[in-house]
Amino acid sequence: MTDTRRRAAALILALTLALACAGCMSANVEDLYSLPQMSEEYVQLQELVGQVIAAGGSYAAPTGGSNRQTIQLRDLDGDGTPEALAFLADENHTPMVCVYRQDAHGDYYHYIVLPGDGTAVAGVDYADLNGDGASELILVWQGGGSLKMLSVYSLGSADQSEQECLFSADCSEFVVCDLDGDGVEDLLNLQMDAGAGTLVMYQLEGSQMTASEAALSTGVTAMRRAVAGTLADGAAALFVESDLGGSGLVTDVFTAADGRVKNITMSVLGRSDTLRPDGLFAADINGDRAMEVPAGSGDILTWYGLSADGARSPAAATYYDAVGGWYFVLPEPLSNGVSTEEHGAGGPERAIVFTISGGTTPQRNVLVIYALTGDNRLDRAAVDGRFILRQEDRVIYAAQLLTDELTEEDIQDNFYIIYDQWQAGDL
Ligand SMILES: [Ca+2]
Ligand SMILES: [Ca+2]
Ligand SMILES: [Ca+2]
Repeated sequence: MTDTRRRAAALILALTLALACAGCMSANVEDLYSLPQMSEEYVQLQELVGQVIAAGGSYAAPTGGSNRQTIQLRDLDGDGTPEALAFLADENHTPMVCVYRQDAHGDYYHYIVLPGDGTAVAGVDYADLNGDGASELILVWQGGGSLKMLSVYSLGSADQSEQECLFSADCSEFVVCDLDGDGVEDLLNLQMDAGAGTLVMYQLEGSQMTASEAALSTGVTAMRRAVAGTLADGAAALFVESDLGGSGLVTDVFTAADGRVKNITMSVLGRSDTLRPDGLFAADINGDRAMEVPAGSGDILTWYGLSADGARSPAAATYYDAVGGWYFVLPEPLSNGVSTEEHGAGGPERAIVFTISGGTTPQRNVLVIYALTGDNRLDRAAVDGRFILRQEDRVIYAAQLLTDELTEEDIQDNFYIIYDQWQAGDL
């Protein structure tokens, strides 16, 4: 480790310990000064921030996103030494970000203030949007009500003493990912306004920002999730999932090429043809590393793989049991013409019977999946013909085959509990 890096690491550690909460510094200054191995830089940075506080300022940590520390250390000019960003508010409670740089001796000095707008910093992120090796600073200022403003700053080289705000735009949520696959991060700004949603992609070349936009489905009322993923043909995509009025969820899938962003799920009707009941989000349902999007009504949904030209093909079908908290990827014999019936709802032995109809063969029951609860559930899971799929704290999931069209392995391999990570990308 170089000396600079070692000092930076020590400083980051000290700050992490000391600044876990916004009010720590003002409330417990003496405690802080008694921390072991307090680095010189930290004390000196603390003094600089203290001057702002003494002049009527206050600490104002970001209120959203994943970077919420009051003081954050990031290398914003690509020279290997982190700058320090202090999230503060002035005497009128207007948020501001004070940036401190280190000189050749490792001493911090006040560099610039990014004057804020609104009531708080709602989110902060760092990404190299032009591929020059230095991170740009992405700030979301919280305005009145739900109004938010996205601003991007490039702090440039050390001899440049002025802040450079590259642009500002209304924003509901934003995602940073390399959507066009050129190796440089793209900034995706999701705007929701009076029942109309828009995705704006910003790309930065040098300090020149270009924008391209595409609409979300007509009629979306609230965005629920936005995650980057891969399409069936390997292209990068952004999956934006929204409420469509009260009628369910839809997914808008966006790709980019040649500086243009495109909604590949937009139909001639002006919306994505992926409507399904609430609770189900795009996922890699079949384990091929590409994302699939569910669509359909009722319990049995089809999951479609997509390619960048918008073509979609069914990749899997699932029975989704929202009440029981599990889903079952239907193996081949069940993937067409299957229906289900629930028995014993609310009781200790809830059963879902899978029936195949259609074709030349008569309708027949092929499979039962049980959720066994209450006393002696283990005994009931061991009843002749049943086998255990999963044991949870208070429930045992078991199954029974009624014909020889499926194997026990078919059922074991395709049964899943719905865990919380389904919601991981929630907005
Ligand atoms: Ca950059
Ligand atoms: Ca890119
Ligand atoms: Ca997949």
